Amino acid sequence: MERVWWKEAVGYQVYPRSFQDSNGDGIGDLQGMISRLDYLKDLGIDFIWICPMYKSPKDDNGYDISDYQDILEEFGTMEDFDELLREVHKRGMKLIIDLVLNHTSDEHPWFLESRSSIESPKRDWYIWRDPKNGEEPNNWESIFGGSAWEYDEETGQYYMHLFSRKQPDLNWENEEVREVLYDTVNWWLDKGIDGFRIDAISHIKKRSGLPDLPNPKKEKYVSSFDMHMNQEGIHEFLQEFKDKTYGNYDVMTVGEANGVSADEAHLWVGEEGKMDMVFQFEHLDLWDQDADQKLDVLALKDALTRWQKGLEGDGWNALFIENHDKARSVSTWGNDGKYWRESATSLGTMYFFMQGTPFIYQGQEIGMTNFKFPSIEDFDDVAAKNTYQNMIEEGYTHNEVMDVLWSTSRDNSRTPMQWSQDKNAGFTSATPWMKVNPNHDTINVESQQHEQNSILHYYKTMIQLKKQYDLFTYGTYDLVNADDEKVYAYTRTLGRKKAFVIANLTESEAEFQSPMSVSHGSLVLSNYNGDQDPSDTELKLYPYEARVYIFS
Ligand code: TEU
Ligand code: CA
Repeated sequence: MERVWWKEAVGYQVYPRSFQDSNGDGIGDLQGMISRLDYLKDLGIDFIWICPMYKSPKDDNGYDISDYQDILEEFGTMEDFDELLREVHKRGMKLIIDLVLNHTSDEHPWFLESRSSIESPKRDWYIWRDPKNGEEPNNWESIFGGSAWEYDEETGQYYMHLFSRKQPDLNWENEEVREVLYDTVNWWLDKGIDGFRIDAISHIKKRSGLPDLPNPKKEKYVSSFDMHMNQEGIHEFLQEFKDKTYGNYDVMTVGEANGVSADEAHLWVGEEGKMDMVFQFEHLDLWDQDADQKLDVLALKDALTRWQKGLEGDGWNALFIENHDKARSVSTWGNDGKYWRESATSLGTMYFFMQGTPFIYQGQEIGMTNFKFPSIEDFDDVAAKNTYQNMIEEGYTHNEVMDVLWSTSRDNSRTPMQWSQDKNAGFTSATPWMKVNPNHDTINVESQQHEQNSILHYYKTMIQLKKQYDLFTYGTYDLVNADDEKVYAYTRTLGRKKAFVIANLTESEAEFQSPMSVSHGSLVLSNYNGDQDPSDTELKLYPYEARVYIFS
């Protein structure tokens, strides 16, 4: 067993705009983050992934970068960043930054130059095409809705944007583009950062010829993932990228690899892989399908087990149930009312002890919930605004669209961090840039620090257990009772030691036939006080009950 630091580590994702404001302008910033590092250290965090903090017009909250080597003014300066890095290191933690290389902002000097004329030497740095019959070059839909093309009056051509129209896609086919990106990446590596979360990296290669999609339903634009996600030829780009940048440094990398399946994961991670781990999307996609649909436990087990077994012995999973692109897990998959504490801890238990590196998204550790923003004006996300506009145009009513946004919008997870029950949850002394969830009077860090039974303490214990037992890092994963529709249970085995993880993911009681006598193990974690098992193999689980046993 070769020990690797990032396999043993627990990561924490910070969305800087909503984490902590330090100077009373209502916007989270780097100094604010520094002031909360002790909290993260105390929680047991080993590395922090900070979402984009670069200079940006903020059309997509920083994922539209206008200068890769500068810091967004509202967040602070490069000195603040250097201080953050030092302070993180001083506490024995590490810092990874978000690399957004699929696109830039339309205000990036490269794009301004590219846009200036068809003859510009940087024209080919982005993806420009002539109109087709006076319209868009093809029928691809943008990931954020509408066409994936924007017309430029001045030069009479369209440019491609898979995300917002203010996020033109870079042309990775152009060698100059790749080289300048590598230089930028190396510049950050030389600064001493500890790695990258690599944004939207499965989208850098587009289907050659940019063909129209079949359009049987006669839609205006057609969902185009098949044309720009994980396309043939992408691995040449990824290999070169690695060889010319982080491959030469001792850092960790996690790629956002939407569309990559478990059978081909070995091309991304592991021996022949290009990254240490990937965020896969199969389990998250389950909750996009229908907002009101209950969690399909069997489908969840199927997806996650495929990844656990697929990477076994070669490769590594990034484990997560939340990020800044999804609604809150306790509201989506759990029950944020009656079983708020139980479902938050049960969901936590379910993913945290699998093989891989667990990531915690800010606020997840205190069970932050979705928020019903009173008005459409309260939404900030460009994707939410586009959805609103497009659905209204398609004939949905205002209330229907609000329902969709309340349950699925990315803004649900972007409300300010709830530190205390004070005004604005202790996030800022000013008016916050985005509404604070009013439930901060009950859901907040401070009160959970004082309460032994809290979600926060539960997360702390999970982190301690992960560190105390190598089993949770290096042990083999095996699903138990695959056909159980309520309970997600699995074992982790390392030598003669075994862990048994059980999570009822429903709001009803569950009878569970255990293949092992639980009385032979020791219960190291549970979210209920007593138990009501008829015998030590016939378990009776409370709603959302979770338990972890160790057998040695
Ligand atoms: O997300 C990438 C992204 O949106 C797709 O990979 C994915 O297909 C989509 O989420 C489907 O649900 C990243 C960032 O995480 C996100 O915040 C940015 O908006 C986006 O890239 C553009 O940079
Ligand atoms: Ca601020």
